[in-house]
This record gives sequence, structure tokens and C-alpha cells, in this order.
Amino acid sequence: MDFGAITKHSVLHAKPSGLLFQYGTAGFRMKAEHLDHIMFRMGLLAVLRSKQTKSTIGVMVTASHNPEEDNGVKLVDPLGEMLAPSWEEYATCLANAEEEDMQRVLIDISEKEAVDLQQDAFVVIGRDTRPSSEKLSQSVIDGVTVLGGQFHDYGLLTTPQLHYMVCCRNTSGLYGMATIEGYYQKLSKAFVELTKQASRSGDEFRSLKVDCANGIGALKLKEMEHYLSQGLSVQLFNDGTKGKLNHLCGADFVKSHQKPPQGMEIKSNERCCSFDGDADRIVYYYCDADGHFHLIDGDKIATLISSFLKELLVEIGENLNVGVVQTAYANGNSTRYLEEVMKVPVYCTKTGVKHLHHKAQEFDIGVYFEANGHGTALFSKAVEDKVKQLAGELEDKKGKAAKILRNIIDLFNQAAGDAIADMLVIEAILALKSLTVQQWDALYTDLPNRQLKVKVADRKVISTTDAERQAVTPPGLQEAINDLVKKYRLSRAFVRPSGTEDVIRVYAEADSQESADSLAHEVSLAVF
Ligand code: 16G
Ligand code: ZN
Repeated sequence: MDFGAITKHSVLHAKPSGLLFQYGTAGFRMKAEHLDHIMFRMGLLAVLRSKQTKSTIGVMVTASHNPEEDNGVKLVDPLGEMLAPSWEEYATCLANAEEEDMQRVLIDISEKEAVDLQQDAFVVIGRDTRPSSEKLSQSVIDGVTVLGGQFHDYGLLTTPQLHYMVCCRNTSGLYGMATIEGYYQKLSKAFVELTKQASRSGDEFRSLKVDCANGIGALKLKEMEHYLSQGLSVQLFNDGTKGKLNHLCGADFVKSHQKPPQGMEIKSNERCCSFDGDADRIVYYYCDADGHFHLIDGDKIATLISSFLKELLVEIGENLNVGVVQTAYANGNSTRYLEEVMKVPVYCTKTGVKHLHHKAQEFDIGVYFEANGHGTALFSKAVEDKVKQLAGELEDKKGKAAKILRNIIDLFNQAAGDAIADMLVIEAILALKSLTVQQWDALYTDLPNRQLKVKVADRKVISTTDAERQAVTPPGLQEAINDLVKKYRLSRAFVRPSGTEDVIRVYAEADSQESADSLAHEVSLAVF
């Protein structure tokens, strides 16, 4: 390592004093003006990780659904997954190191991880549409080059597109071509083949209104539109030409306020969806004839997808192990429906995509979604190979089902939850099953629920177990929650410290909205 060069560049990316940084559930995320030194240092770290894994590593500059003034950065590991936890700690350490300690920290990491410093390094970079993103990604590049790493800057990408690129580059093109055209071609080919099989017709089936949160999703969907031919006609709203990123729109706004985004006109029963700011989350919704808003969240998306996959397997005559992975936020009725009606095993993990992703890898087919709309489906290598073989061999109904499954596998982005890919999967399933958005919504009825956040002096006083469903500390809190829950019907509640904000989150559900509201309120009082 050329420490002289590192120091020379590092002073150009000085660390603001008095701030503590942590690589959290979604990487580093904060006001953009505090992030320059972190970007530079993540460039350095990406080079070390690339040398150690002998693979291409990704760096994504985005703050997802946060306000436009914020920004953030995440590293992407070789197969397109989130950075390994031990490296998250190195990231935190490096971000907080004083100038004079940088050298020691870099050497420490290299020694602990037996990084061969002579090894070549390659880093790919993507960024969202925030005004601060371009300059910050230049700081990443500065960090990469000063350590002698090579790089490719993809420029504007959705987060899942960058995950896809990393995965393609490390699997010798087997997953797809590591270009934006490669991404569009892979997805659109699968989508067009699927929708060719669909019997339903008519404009109302083909048209979909998409709220793009004034973010990168709009740009990328516009680029992709002509690849989709007649299969789908999307009408984009909040496409970034007027409004502010994530302001009163996008998947996070729609899910947390349970109302339509601004800037979108919705006629009754029209099928609509919202992406978040970096297009890795999606929720659907519609307004009924009485003007009532109906949200179709990640839980219902997981239900639609897993029931469709199960039906295909029955048609094909294959008995594979399908599992659904959720978090504590999953609506109780979704879990009940999956387990009792669909007879699918359901597992619960801690919040944060990496936990769900990891669990979903245990199954032949693992479908994972957070209620907030972040998720995808994973297929084991053996399943992929088997389905390809069956699609070539089987005929008639079985053959048709195997071909559909093969295309559905291609349509999912298995590297990361992807709003564009998930949207196409959902649209294909609805078309193939001739389902309206109302019929989909009617699979089960969500239990009324409420989420609150509570500001406390130190959120770390709360620790949890059982996938965040039980509080361990402070003593007595879980007992208090249990007593409150007993007062209501069909009720459930939990508290957990947020991984992205300095708050405690409270979730409650019960048989009526009044009960859910009051349970959430009572639990939030018990937190103090
Ligand atoms: C991050 C996570 C998201 C999770 C959220 C919870 C990723 C890519 N994103 O945004 O999955 O739902 O954090 O935030 O893992 P919280 O800890 O503040 O509730
Ligand atoms: Zn996001």
C-alpha cells in the first residue's frame, strides 16, 4: 500500500470532527454534507474486499427513501449480496478513524483478513439521482484508485441493478450480461414470453400506473419501456421532472401513511404501484368505487408469488421445498393465510434484507418479503437446472408450466429485491391467472395495525430476541407488553430499536383500528 498517496488524498476528504458513524442495516446514511470522507474510505475498503475475495465488489451511492438532502453508501459482496457482517465492522472502524490512524486500520484489516495486497482489485460503482450523488461517487473512485484498484462507473443505476451487475461479473456471465442492456434484455425476454402465454386481454389488464418517488426508477423504467413491447403499458408519475425525491410519494410514504402518493390521479379500481427512491421496494394499491384506499404490501406480494409458484410445481408434478420468510412486521393474517390455507412454512427473521435473504437461501425456493415491499424469490442452483431440463423435455400442460417457471426464475432479480423485476413478476402472474388487483387483495384481509416511533435517550436500552418479537431488556418491559396485548382480540405487539434512526419502533395489530391504535399507544408508554 502506498501510504504516502493515501494520506495525500485522505486530507482532501477530511473527516468532520465530533460525529460518530455506523455501518447500519442499510450501510452509512446521513446528511450528504457529512459523507465525503466515508465515500473515499469505502472506496479504499472496497479495494481490500475485492483483493480478499478475488472478485468484483460493488459500491452503491444512495439513501433510498430518505429525504433528498441525505445520502448514503453500501458495499455489495461478490454474489450481489449485502456486505458480510465482519466487514461491516471494518467499515465502521475505518469511517471513524482519525487521519493519523488510517494507516493502522487499513493494515489491521488486511492482516486480519489475510488480504493479498498484490492481488488485482475491481470495483463497480452506481448512484441514484440525488444532487449530491455524483460528487460523492467521485470520492469513492478517488479511494479506489489511490489503492491501485480498477473500477467501472455505471453512473445512474437503481440499487438492485448494481447488485445484478456485481453478480453477473462474478459468475462469468452465467447470471446475465453485466450491462444495462443485458439487464433489460434478460428481464424483458422473460416477461414477453410469459405474457404471450396469458389469455387475458384488454387495456385495463395491460395498464399500470407507477409512482417513481421522483427517483432513479423513473429513468430506468423509461429506458426499459420499449423492450416490453405490448405486454405492459406503464404510465409514470413522480418521474423526477417536477417534484422532490421521496417527498409525499414513493413506496415508503404510501406504506407508512397508508394513502396514495401526491401527484398521481387514481380512478376507481385502477392498478397502481409505488417504487422507493432507489427502486428496491415496491407496493401496490388501488381505490375502490367508494374511494377507499387499499394497500397491497410486501406480505400480499409474497402470498401472490408463493401461491403461484406452488401451483406451477403441482402442475409440473415436482415436490420442492418452498418457504416464505417474513419479519415481525408481517401482518398476522398474512402469516395465518400462508400457513393455514396455503400450507407453506413461514419463517421470521430480524428486520433487514440480509437476514431474510440468508434464511431464504435454505430452501429449494425461498420467497422473502418485508411488509414494506422489499423482497424477491431465490431458487437453488439444483432447482434452476432441473426446471431448465424439464422445460425442454416435458410437453403439454406440464411442459407449459415448466416453461413458465423457467421464465419466472429469469424474471426475478435474485441478487436483491428489485422494484422493476418484482413489478414485472407481479404483472405476469396477474396476467397469467387473469386476476384483477381486487381479487388479489381479497386473498385475505389485513389485520388493522399501527406503527409508532418513540424518541428515547438511548435506544440501545432495548434489546430483543426471537427475531425481534420479544424484548429482553429493560427488565419487565416484555411482561408489560404481554399484559397490554391480553386486553385486545387478535392482538400482537413488539418494540425494537431502529437500525437506521435514533428511535424505538412500536408495532401493534388487533381486531379493529381503534384497538391497534390504542395498543400501540399503550406499548409506547411502557417503553419509558
Ligand atoms: C433498511 C433495510 C430495510 C429495513 C429497514 C428497517 C436493507 C437494504 N434495508 O432500510 O430492509 O426494513 O432498514 O429500518 O436492508 P429500521 O431499522 O429503521 O426500522
Ligand atoms: Zn430502497
